[in-house]
Amino acid sequence: MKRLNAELIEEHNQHELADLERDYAALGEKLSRNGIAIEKLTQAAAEFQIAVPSWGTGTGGTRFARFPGEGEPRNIFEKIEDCAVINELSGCTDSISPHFPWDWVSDFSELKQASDSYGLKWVSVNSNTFQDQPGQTATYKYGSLSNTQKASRELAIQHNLDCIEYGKQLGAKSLTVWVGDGSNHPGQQHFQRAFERYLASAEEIYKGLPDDWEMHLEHKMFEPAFYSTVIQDWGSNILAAMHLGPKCKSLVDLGHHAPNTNIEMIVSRLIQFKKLGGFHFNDSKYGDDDLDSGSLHPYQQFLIFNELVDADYRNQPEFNPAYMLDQSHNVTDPIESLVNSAIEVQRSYIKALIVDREALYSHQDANDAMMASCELKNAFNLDVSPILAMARYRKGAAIEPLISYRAANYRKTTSKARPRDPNASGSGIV
Ligand code: AFD
Ligand code: MN
Ligand code: MN
Repeated sequence: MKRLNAELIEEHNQHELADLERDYAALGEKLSRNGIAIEKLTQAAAEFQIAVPSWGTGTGGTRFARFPGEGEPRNIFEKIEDCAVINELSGCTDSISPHFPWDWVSDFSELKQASDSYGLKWVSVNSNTFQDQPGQTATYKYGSLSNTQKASRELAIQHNLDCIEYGKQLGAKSLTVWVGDGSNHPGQQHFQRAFERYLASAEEIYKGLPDDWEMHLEHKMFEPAFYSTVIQDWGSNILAAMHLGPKCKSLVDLGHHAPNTNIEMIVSRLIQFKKLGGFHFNDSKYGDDDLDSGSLHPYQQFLIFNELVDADYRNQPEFNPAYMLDQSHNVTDPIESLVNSAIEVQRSYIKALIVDREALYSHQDANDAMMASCELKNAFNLDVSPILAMARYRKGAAIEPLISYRAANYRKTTSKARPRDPNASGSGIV
């Protein structure tokens, strides 16, 4: 089943096709001069998939305000509909990452049916112990898995175990845990004791993982706790992952580092020690600002993919990271941002594939800094748009996603079926 009018996309594609074919042929010729077959890259682009976070489909906001968009989804079923649109346009987002309890439903088979009808899969399940739910018996005000109070810790453990159960019903294979635990005042929290409590709680969750599941830990240096967080960086993250066992890995959210951190190097270290679980892609200027992927630091995103493609090239063991977006769209239509962002991540991947690895290694071994950096820059500077567009065209997605989307008038049409609901779940917090 399709959400957008497939004929409309096809009509637009036919209009764009002749230009695309010319651009594609020209790029193919250029690449072949360097011994690269364009079809291989197009194949790789067609296979590339990145998950959409269910919560990213709602208009985001800040702690100051949220300005709701027209026709935004009010529940998980409508979020699935928007995820279908994103995939129909981009051709590279065939899965959804859910967030509980925001996306909780009493009948998971109904949810599964809805996603199946659009050909969408469910991937990593996100737990939420950073806010209290109505009627909750113990509070997360002072943390969840690391709370000094046993009742709060137990609640948080149980919630994560419940999330695994929900995920099993949806066919997911991993649990992503990010906690807001930390402190706002020096002295408020004993660093070591808090980490010990966190680990003891996480052990209980780990025990509940099915054999074929992974647990992914997400670090973040600040917010909602502003002085310290329990899993503040990749150091604490990998320590926890190593402590818990082989099924526990680290998840890198690009926005969760101090400005100027060398994230690609963190990625390399995690790969080396078989601890790279996955990514939350977004871009960041100051902190966890959840800007659109590649909108500000496309070279950094490319350098991250340079590490990922390198790991693949060198057949690194246990290397199978999960790709997800995690963004907040405060001033754009979330569908447009998510389509664009997915394609920007795919773009970084394809560019990284163009790097001549053997040439790079020999420049590195010869300590030729200039040629090594040119090897990367040359790949980055190449415009691979025709490859991405051709991959989309061949699977019936849109050559020009934003033009087709706007022509479809989706928000206007949808807003009639989705009158604003003040009790709508889970939009705005990321
Ligand atoms: C918050 C956190 C983190 C997490 C997301 C969903 O900063 O990025 O992945 O919420 O739980 O944004
Ligand atoms: Mn995240
Ligand atoms: Mn975040």
